[in-house]
Amino acid sequence: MSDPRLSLSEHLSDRTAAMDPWYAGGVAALLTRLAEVAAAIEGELAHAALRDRLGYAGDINLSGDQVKKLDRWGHEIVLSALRGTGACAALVSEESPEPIELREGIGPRGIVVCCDPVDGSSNLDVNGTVGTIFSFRPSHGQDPAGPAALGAGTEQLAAGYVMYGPACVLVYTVGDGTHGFTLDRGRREFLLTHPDIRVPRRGKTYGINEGNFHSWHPGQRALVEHLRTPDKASGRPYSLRYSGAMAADVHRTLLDGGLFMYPADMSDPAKPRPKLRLLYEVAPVAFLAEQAGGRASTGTERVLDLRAKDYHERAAIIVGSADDVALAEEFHRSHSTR
Ligand code: FBP
Repeated sequence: MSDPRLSLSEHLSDRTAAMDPWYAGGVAALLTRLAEVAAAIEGELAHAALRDRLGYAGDINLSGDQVKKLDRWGHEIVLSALRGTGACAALVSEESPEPIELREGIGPRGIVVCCDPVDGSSNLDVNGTVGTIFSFRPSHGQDPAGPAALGAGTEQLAAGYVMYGPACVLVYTVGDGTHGFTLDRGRREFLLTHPDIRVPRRGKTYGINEGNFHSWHPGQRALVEHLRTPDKASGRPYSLRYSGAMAADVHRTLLDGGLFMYPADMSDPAKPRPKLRLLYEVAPVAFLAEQAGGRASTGTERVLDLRAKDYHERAAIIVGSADDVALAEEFHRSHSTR
């Protein structure tokens, strides 16, 4: 008996009404294609060691990271998949210094895709969880289309991530709630398993790389001290959960609540140095969180109000339960260094 669950394409056709009609067809085509790519990446990850796909590709990307073979492979498979849709006008990828313009997608309905093909690369060679993160933005018919990506996060048409864990899960939003699907490995199809995800108002866990503690803003340090301090009434201490892959840490946070945080390095308070990239990591996650009733802040600003000035711009993020994010902002305000 076939599984009665909705498939991704069926779910998407139900959501068309909520989408900007001008871009709805393109958004659906691109999401469906990225789901196919995710299934292919899932298969490749499972056999990477057997196919000599672990380790480094030998080059350094614009972010100064050593590129892994799977980073490179992931980028290529995403690019070739987007080429075939005719809906993608340009790709902004972690693995390409400049946007890659796709002529066949340039036009009034063209969509700019921002993507981190393989997120959590430091986990690849140790069989840890990794992900793919993506965001769609209107090109407004621009040619070249890439610069259209540099708008506020509120302009995103759609966003999502894939988490390659024990199960392969795809979570997306088109501005009508946030919904999760699990890959049926037999049918190679994503089926609806987490409809309309709602982030609990408060959580019990926080995710952050505590190894950076000394470079944090004083408000960030005070917040983590607070979360660690036992207090039955407010459900503290929170437990620390950190996987090293944003997609996995965000997935846990959307389902269970709490916080995922990657604050800026404030070793030089005059020059804050965030790590995660705004267009293909931070802004898509913020859209998903807000659509699930959560919040996403830099500590002082709503992430979705941020406007990128360049394609690989970085931004701090505190995302998760609305009350926990508000608490984090309070700590940043009350310990402001200004
Ligand atoms: P990549 O996309 O290059 O993998 O970098 C992003 C990331 O791996 C996130 O997934 C993760 O949250 C973070 O960096 C981990 O950083 P750190 O190793 O500094 O804790």
